[in-house]
Amino acid sequence: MSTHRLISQDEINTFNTDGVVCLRQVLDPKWIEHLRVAVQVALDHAADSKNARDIAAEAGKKGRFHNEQSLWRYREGFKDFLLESPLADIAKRLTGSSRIRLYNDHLLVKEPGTDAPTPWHQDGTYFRVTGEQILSMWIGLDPVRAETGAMSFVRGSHAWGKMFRPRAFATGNDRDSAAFDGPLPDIDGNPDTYETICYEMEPGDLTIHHALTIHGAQGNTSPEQRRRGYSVRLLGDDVRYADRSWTSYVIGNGLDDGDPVYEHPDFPLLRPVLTASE
Ligand SMILES: O=C(O)CCC(=O)C(=O)O
Repeated sequence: MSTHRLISQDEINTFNTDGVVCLRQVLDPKWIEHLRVAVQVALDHAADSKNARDIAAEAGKKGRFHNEQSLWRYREGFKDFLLESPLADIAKRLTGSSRIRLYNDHLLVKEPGTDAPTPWHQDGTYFRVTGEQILSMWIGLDPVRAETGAMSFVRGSHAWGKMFRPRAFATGNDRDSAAFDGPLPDIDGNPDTYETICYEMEPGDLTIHHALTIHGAQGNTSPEQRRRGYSVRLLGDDVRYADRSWTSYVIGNGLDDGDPVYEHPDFPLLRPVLTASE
């Protein structure tokens, strides 16, 4: 059983207002080491997985931007981490949800000298679920700086009530559908209108963002510093299945639009762990 520090009310308020919060030093070094080992195996065996992609190669850019989803299903080490680490407990405290389920996990590694950015996007537009209690937790396994690909978030964008067209990471092209509120606004071209927050991080820190918070990242221009990121998507009590044909990530087979996701094996319940205060 693992413990972690208590998440403060200030941190919860920041998440609710900004749509993102950086929790400093909530993950024990043993978990960082555990993930580094699991991640290296995934990187070394990328050729074995149909889920693994190199976005830099696909985009014709320099470097390597390894992208792989659903590792918990088939790669050693990830499921243990999701079940035993404090992530579900932290998500409960942030959302007030009584139970937390997994949507998926996602490895995003930008090796030194990778010029592929992560385009601005909202995670929720790629998901086959809807609800207020959908979170992404991003764990850096290296010191992360703006120039190595630290994520930036548009402050408060989760509360706009908008779902903009999702963008393909490799091509930067939008997927169109009448379901969306048009294209994403021009964030970079309007710095006075859109306030962005970029968290530089140390191993042990994690950022948590709401599924509708707009975010993105630069490439990794460092000649030697890796940027290994592991992102976990979690669901709370209010989440329902959304039958969205435009999403390429298929999950929840057999569920109908609006169904709760509780009983479906694609959305496993994450065990609770103890907080330092309990
Ligand atoms: O790691 C990145 O560059 C992007 C990650 C991301 O968009 C996410 O975790 O939601």
